[in-house]
Amino acid sequence: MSSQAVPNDIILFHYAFSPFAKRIVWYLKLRGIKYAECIQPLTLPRPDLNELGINYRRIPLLSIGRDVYYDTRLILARLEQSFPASSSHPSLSTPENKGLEALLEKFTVDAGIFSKAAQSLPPDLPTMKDEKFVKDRAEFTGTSWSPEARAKGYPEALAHIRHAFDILEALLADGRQWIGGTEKVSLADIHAAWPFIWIGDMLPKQSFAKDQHPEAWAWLGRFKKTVKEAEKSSKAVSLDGQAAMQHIVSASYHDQQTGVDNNDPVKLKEGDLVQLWPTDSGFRHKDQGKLVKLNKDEVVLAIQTRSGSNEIRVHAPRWGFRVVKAKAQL
Ligand SMILES: N[C@@H](CCC(=O)N[C@@H](CS)C(=O)NCC(=O)O)C(=O)O
Repeated sequence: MSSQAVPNDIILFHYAFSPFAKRIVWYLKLRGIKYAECIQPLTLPRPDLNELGINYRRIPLLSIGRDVYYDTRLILARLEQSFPASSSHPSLSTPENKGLEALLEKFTVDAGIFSKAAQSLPPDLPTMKDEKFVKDRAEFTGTSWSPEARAKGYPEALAHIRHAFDILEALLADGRQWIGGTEKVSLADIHAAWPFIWIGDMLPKQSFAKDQHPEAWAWLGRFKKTVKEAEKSSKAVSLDGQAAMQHIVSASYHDQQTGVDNNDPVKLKEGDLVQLWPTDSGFRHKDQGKLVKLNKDEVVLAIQTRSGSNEIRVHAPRWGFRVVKAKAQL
């Protein structure tokens, strides 16, 4: 079911300051895929998600119909699959750049760039003095966000990010405009740029002189201008939590495929009651439900909404998530 109120049956749950959510916002806008959004608070609790029966705490999440996708890596993969290139939704990806895209995504999401970027936020940033925020994020990462701990990790984080700038500079050294050597901005640029766009203006000027990484800064400037333009192009339909919930529970499943790969090393069976959670951050928030699909790319659970009157499906990637047989019924 798709309606005027929910274009393409898509609802993005996010908040404006989430650099991960920007990956999805830019992707949707650059490809001209219209969507609705349900804005979430910066810290827990998130009652809209609780009502849906979702314990996963990370932002963003994206629903398509009655299916809710966790994690930007899976969200982008699903959107790539559901919206093949067309004149209304031109592709952002080229077959010859798939490998580079995957490596750049690993580089920024999995290989420490995001966490070091978070640690390189200025320790005196007003948000870092907000007790509620600091406590919330300590629970999220399982590490201390005290001013002392942040000050201690700051120089190391800056050294890490400076090295990442060296890598970007090397990738752009031949004068290419976009990181994959494409004529226009591509998915490879989204994968490479988002953490640097997030922290770029907050990095200390003395350690990040523009003339030390001229190509990298020029590329970031081009990227920022391009996505700012795209962001202006169309406004997402805004939904409150109730409207989002109503839409999801009355929609059909977007993904009709079910089935568990019996050769998968986790040795689970379709219909098993399982628990699912991310292993790198937000790991204290586990979902429980019936396993409906498991393959090398994703794991899908049928879960009950909080009132118990509806079932929805949640999808997570296979990497950075753990799925195990649940010990007991909820
Ligand atoms: N690997 C996840 C990471 C998402 C993530 O860490 N998001 C941050 C916001 S940018 C978050 O959830 N922070 C804690 C929170 O908002 O509860 C993804 O790709 O979606």
